[in-house]
Amino acid sequence: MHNVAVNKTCTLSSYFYYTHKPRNPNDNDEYATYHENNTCHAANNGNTSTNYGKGNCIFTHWGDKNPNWTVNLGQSYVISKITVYARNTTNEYTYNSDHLKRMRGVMVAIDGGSVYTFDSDVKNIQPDTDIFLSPPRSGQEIKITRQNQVDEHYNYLSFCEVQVWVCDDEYYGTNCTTQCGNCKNGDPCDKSSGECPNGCQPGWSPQQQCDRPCRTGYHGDMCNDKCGRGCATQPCPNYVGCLECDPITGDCHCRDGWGSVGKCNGE
Ligand SMILES: [Ca+2]
Repeated sequence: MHNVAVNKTCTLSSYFYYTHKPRNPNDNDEYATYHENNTCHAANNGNTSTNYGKGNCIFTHWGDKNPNWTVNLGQSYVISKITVYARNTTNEYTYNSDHLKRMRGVMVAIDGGSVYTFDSDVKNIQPDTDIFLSPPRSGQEIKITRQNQVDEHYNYLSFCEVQVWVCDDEYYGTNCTTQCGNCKNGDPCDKSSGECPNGCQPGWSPQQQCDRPCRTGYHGDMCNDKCGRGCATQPCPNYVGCLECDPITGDCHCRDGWGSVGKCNGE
């Protein structure tokens, strides 16, 4: 599977900033650097470090009562999994040192449809969270919000990376581990259902996901062709599953009087 979110168009509802007089007039304003580094792309720059670092994580402003981050994938994809990397570090400025708390109640949606809400108990939140979509779901925009005021003093949205996983061609399903069947013209199958868009290669049953050869006695496109009348039913060691004829070519071993090999249909 591959991540289709990196560097795609994103938005962030607000940017953290903090203004104060430096204790020492010669000091740089440490907090101001947060603002400079804090673009929406921090959460899809491909860096999955959970350390805030320079421009690596998003951070909304405390006055933002409806904090949200979005990424537009540029086209609709069949999404198998979304991975969210939280902030998981402490630093000298944060007296509430547990950054994972900022994931409490965070909601993840695809094209407006909610697919996951982080638990309200931080003990149930991991630094990286895999959101498996079963079945995989089509969508173009991922939106992450935090609206339920789990902690009114820390209603920031602050996380470090969002990955949106799509199966490679030839695979489908929630984990992208199931291989496509034998689709016509080598087409990739539907990444959610596994169905072939234009049917199966000749010799493969249009039932299921083109992963089964024609039933006994049939061959060819859509398995519509009957094996020759002269085909021997046994033995057929060269043919898959000991079918009466080759599901693709229709060739078979002939019974006595029907030639040797070929279609064995008297031609
Ligand atoms: Ca990042």
